[in-house]
Amino acid sequence: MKIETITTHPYSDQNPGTSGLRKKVKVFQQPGYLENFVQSIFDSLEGFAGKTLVLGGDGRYFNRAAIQIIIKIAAANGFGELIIGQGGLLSTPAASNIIRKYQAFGGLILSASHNPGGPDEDFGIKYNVGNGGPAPEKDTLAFYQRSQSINNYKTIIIDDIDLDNIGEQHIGDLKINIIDPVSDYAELMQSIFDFPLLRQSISAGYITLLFDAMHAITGPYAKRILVDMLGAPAESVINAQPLEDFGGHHPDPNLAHAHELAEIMFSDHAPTFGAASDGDGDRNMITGSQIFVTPSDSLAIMAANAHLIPAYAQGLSGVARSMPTSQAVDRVAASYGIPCYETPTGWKFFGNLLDAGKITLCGEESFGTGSDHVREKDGLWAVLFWLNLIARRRQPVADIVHGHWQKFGRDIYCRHDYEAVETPIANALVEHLREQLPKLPGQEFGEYTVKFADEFCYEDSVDGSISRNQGIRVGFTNGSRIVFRLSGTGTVGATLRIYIERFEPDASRQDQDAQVALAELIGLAEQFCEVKKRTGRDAPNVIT
Ligand code: VG1
Ligand code: CO
Repeated sequence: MKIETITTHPYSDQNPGTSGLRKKVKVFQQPGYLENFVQSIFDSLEGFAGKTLVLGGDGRYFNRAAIQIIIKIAAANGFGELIIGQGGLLSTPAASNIIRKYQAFGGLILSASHNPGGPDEDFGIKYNVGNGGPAPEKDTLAFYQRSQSINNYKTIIIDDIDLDNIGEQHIGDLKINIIDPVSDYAELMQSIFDFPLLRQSISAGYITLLFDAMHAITGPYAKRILVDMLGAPAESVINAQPLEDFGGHHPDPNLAHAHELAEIMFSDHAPTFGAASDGDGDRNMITGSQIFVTPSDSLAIMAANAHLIPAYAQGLSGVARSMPTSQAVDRVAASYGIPCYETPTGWKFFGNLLDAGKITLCGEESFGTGSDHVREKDGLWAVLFWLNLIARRRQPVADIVHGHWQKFGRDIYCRHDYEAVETPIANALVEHLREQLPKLPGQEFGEYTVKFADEFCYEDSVDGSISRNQGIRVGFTNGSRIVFRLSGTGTVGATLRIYIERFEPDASRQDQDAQVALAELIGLAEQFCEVKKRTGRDAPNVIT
């Protein structure tokens, strides 16, 4: 194996965001761009000689080409084995599982998640560490710093590797193992949930379901698990064929983008359960006939019912949510007497808590839920969790949700996204918010009195690391909150996210439309941040 050292020059924009480095495909296709970033990762890591690296992606445009490039760089840098999903495919949670199961040194996952794919759309890459979870901030910072001084990368000159046939290949001392991307994951799901009960509930027609794979990675996983293993009819999985451009859509599981599913679930021929997942299979949207379950509520309901699932029958050690996620799960934790942690946005912050056994379940408002079974959020796991829950409780989704609200109260919640705002406008807006923080506490706005106004700073209770500037929070004395933060996953300009919530304990007032119930807080959010005034827009791009 002859190693070549190729001279390169740094790119200034290789700072990973919330979940790896995400850019337009055209940016990644610049000479040396992907190569630099991968070499920067390897330069920042120690002790991987002869060890295993897991490699796979969500199948979007440039996935295959990127995998061929990475194989050669990994070979030249001295890895001993590469485990690659057949066709270059691995969902994010499946990759996390494979890293853990085969005790790999780490893994590279190629995805821009819910962002669109295609030659003019988005691509992404992130590194996961040996626990199967996203690299912590100290590592991503090291990758970025290295990328700023890099002047060469190592590679080997070989023909492209056959990614489509399962089995082992060897290049010099390097073993390349092409594996079935689904079977390890399916086995893991079978060890968590009550598959015989699910099979029975589906065959008896008690559960009817529809899963929208959005032409992304979960198609093959859903077909194997829901159809082949659990006996759901083949037409239960729609848009099951992974496509490089996701059929021209955003593979983003929310009511706006999964509209095909949404229309059916709110029609008079809706199945009992409907769900969708995103580009890389880590997000989930949960719906039932005539009802959409917000991700924050879904997390709380899962926590409240976890004892019904075989793997969690012993109870939960604790739970965690990202800061902007609603406080619904906090109420469940308080009532069960278990700890509830509040972390910054991004799955990497749950890793230490999961590894230390402090939490069993965790989630984010952005359609992400997961548990200690892997170190990523997991879309199909959430789907199976809900199916298992329905099968055990023998209640429709709407009844489960309403029953939960009656018991714990409802945290009425919504998120408004203003996408592709010009960066200087977004930065000035954040600065304007910051300036108001010291004088907001104590001020009254109609029925709302500000209790606290700050910028979220997180101290990791396991390793003591501190993450600053994780979003601006305005909390009110009645428990309502408005949170503002800039996205760390976008590829064009800046995206402002505004998260709004209000607690409604009165069961007779819980069945309101969120936009109506939150109207006054939505107005206050504009008063504080002036996004409409400063951008000239009259509405958010997406409301979830
Ligand atoms: C978004 C979500 C965040 C999630 C992240 C990665 O980040 O808000 O909760 O962890 O995407 O999810 P941001 O910085 O754009 O708000 V995924 O499925 O895109 O890997
Ligand atoms: Co994703």
